[in-house]
Amino acid sequence: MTTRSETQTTLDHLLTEIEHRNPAQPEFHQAAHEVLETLAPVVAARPEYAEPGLIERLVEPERQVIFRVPWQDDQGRVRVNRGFRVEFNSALGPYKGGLRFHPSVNLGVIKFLGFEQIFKNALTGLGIGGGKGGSDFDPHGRSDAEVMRFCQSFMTELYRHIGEHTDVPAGDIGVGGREIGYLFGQYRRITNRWESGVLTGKGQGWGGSLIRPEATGYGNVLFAAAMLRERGEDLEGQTAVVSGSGNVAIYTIEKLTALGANAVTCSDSSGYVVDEKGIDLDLLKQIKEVERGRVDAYAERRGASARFVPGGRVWEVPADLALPSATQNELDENDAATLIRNGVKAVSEGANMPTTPEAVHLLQQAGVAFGPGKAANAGGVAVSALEMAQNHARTSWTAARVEEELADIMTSIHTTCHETAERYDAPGDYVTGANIAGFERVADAMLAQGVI
Ligand code: NDP
Ligand code: 2IT
Repeated sequence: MTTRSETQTTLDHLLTEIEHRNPAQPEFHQAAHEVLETLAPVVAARPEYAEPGLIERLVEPERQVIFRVPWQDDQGRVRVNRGFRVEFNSALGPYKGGLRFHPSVNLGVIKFLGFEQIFKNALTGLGIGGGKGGSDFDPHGRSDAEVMRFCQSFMTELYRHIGEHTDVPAGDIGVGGREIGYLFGQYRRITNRWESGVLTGKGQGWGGSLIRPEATGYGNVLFAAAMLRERGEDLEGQTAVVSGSGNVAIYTIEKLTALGANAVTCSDSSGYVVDEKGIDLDLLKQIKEVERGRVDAYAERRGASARFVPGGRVWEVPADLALPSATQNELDENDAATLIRNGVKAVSEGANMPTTPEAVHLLQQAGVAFGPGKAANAGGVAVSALEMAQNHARTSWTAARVEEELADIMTSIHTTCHETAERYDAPGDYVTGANIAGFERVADAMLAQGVI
């Protein structure tokens, strides 16, 4: 029988190899470390997982597509962006994961997101594989017509790689209902097929699911509530800091407020807003969803209770709960130390990998409940899978039904992570619980399906 430390040595060698084989992809290295550093207990306990090549296959995407996306701006000038789709693992179902449009997108970023997505999707239990895509296109300041031309050009290549049984993209940073609409329109035009299940996050009335826009934020709040319940507490009366002001942040704030917590911050890349009376969601939605403006406009229009802090980070505002909902590595060691000093009880990741490894370590050492993104933010992709189910059955469910299913799925993910952590001698460690539980499901399917 191999010991845990021998197994960890093997995994460490593999991590070194991953760094050599994938140079200049720091986010992918970080995501691979974060998972492989927690797998030794399960690989040591179950010899079939030590089978040569299993984990090597898991860290190598099944397919990676990189393509040119030429488009014309409103002045008629030709612009060229780069498009990506990384089809990481389809052992459990069609590749599933969002598209990110942001200038920071590169292959390493998409691979980190696709790798995380494999385990997240496995945790939902809904039969979806892992993938991710996007472009270094920056939608900020672009007209609707420019965004439409970009999306049409992007889909003119992407369409040949996707399909309801093959690969099903959705939104992520910079891709919301507007972009999914343009992408779906172009797919339908090129293929001459009404294939609703090829994309999720569609609009109401043409195949979208109720509660999909809300699902990631709502799900994260339900996950945070489940972690608090384990400690004999609930959300009522807790103060929460939330970063970001996009899809995930907005519906995180909405659910926190509905469950009696006071969400006092939001942010974007220009800085943050703190509002001691609690964020006024109607105003925030008007500025962000309708006007596509910046958060300083919120402070200007809200009055005395709110102020805008240019360039600052929300983590300096004292709170019981922190829900990072913007982007990767937005909460570092110093931020974690500040949160701990201010008495934070739980940190739950709405964004993907927002907390640096050093910060995660500090929070866990301090006894803070920590919900990793692949568990805590899985509600979004889970409702995407429910959207696919509705599309397949040519039906649509009520909001109440979708919300009930979302709540059951989040409870089940929390229980799975909690119990798996206990089973592998890491009680209360949701990072270990999520990684091992997700890994077991994918690894079992990969072993059953042979060396492919
Ligand atoms: P949106 O584009 O709707 O919002 C993103 C928000 O984060 C904006 O406020 C944006 O500010 C801010 N932001 C993005 N990049 C940066 C950056 N580099 N520095 C500072 N602020 C930044 O995206 P979503 O809300 O959909 O996604 C947020 C996070 O949640 C991402 O990590 C995403 O991967 C994750 N996620 C999303 C899911 C979904 O269903 N949408 C599901 C699960 C996870 P600005 O406008 O100034 O750039
Ligand atoms: O990170 C994520 O889980 C998402 N952006 C949602 C993916 C999806 O397919 O709904």
